[in-house]
Amino acid sequence: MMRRRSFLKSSLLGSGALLDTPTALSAPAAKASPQFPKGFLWGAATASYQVEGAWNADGKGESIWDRFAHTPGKIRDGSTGDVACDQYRRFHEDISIMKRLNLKSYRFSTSWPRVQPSGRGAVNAKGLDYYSRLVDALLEAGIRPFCTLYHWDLPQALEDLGGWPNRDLADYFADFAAVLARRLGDRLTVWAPFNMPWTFTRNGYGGTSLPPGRNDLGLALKAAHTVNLAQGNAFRAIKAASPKATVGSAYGTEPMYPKTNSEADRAAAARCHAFRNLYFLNTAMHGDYSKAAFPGEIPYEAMGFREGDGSTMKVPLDWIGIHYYLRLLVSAVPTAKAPAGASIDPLAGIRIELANEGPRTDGGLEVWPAAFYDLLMQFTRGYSSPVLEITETGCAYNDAPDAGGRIADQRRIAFYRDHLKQLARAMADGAKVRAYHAWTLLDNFEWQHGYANRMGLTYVDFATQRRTIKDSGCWYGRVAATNRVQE
Ligand code: IFM
Repeated sequence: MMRRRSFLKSSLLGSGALLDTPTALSAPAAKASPQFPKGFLWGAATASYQVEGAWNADGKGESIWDRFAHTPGKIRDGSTGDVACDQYRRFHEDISIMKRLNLKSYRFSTSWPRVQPSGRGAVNAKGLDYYSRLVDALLEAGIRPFCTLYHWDLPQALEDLGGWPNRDLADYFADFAAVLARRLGDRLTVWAPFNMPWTFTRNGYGGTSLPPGRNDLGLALKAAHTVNLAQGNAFRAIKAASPKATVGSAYGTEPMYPKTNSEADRAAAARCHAFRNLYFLNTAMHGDYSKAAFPGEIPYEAMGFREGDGSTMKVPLDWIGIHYYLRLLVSAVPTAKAPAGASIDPLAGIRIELANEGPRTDGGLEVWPAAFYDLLMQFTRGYSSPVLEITETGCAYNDAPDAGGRIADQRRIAFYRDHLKQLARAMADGAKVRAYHAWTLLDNFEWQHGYANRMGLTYVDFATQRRTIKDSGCWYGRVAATNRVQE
């Protein structure tokens, strides 16, 4: 039987200051045209399944996303990522777009089944070689390659063994990380083991919107625990193979505001922050789960926690990667039933709602730049000013080419301008941010929404694969060239 854990001293340890209720939120005027420090890295991000295509080329194995998208009814427009942006074959063209946008960092992810078709054992030389050629071409263009090892495309063969709830995957993942780090680690130094681990464990195993859609909260807890072990294992495997590697994270983070000023709602917002934003960070930093994340005792048994797991999870991440897309309003659960527009997370005993005071993107998300500042300051205060990378922010606007072929996506320009001003404000107030990655370089396969949501700085005509840089891409390119937010 597992020994009693020594809990973190304070229930809010590591969570940073609490955020105020939305009514108390004012967005101080952000400085016009702020200047960013010399050497700041302007970048863009993508993910393998969303852009590569070539789903079964050159020995690649099937992923859970191939299986999911090939299942009728799973993707809104009935599409798949079989071809996507065909980046597997067109990466040189995409790197020339990055050069035209003056980008200095490209965050891409590696497809595990392209490198190891069954997720363990035999390596597919052609798949591995693809990433090596991509890295060489990026370096040649003066762009820092940033590798996310896992952005949701698990080899189907591993899902057939139980998927992430099977803790053996923590070891298979370490082997995968070692294969990549041995091959690329002489040239590539920036690694994130996982993208948005909370999202793919919670929604893939505890829900149905993402594959494998197992819809069992117990499996979600187990999956998340395996991922915490895998994160620690990957950190060590990468560092062992590549001494110059820096290993961080790419967490999906959302500022959580108490819905009202009541004690109960404030406590719920703090718990939601610990549960969703810090679940994979506190385990790395402290080698234990935080009691702050749960309404009662930490459910170690349900997770499948074993003696020694704490030291497996504990690794000193070199930097923290943060995504920002939306803010949430959190309240204590008054009844078992969520009102319309809200959802209850029984694992954390909280009720969450999307805030909706601001304008909406075409994807339906509220635009609220000031919360980006709050989030950055929350991490800055909560972790003694760590080095931060903005691993994603972005917006869906479906502007089409006009008669002359130009994509005048003014709303995307306004989105980035306002968010970058808040970023500059946070940096002036002490946030140590060294890079910003726009989501995303190209319109691409937006998961269960298919191609319906266009989030790129570059327009892709999916019938011809023709790329056209949007007005927002040109604008972002000027920001990158001058290090200054353009009006
Ligand atoms: O497209 C996704 C990405 O894969 C993960 N973060 C959010 C993006 C936009 O929805």
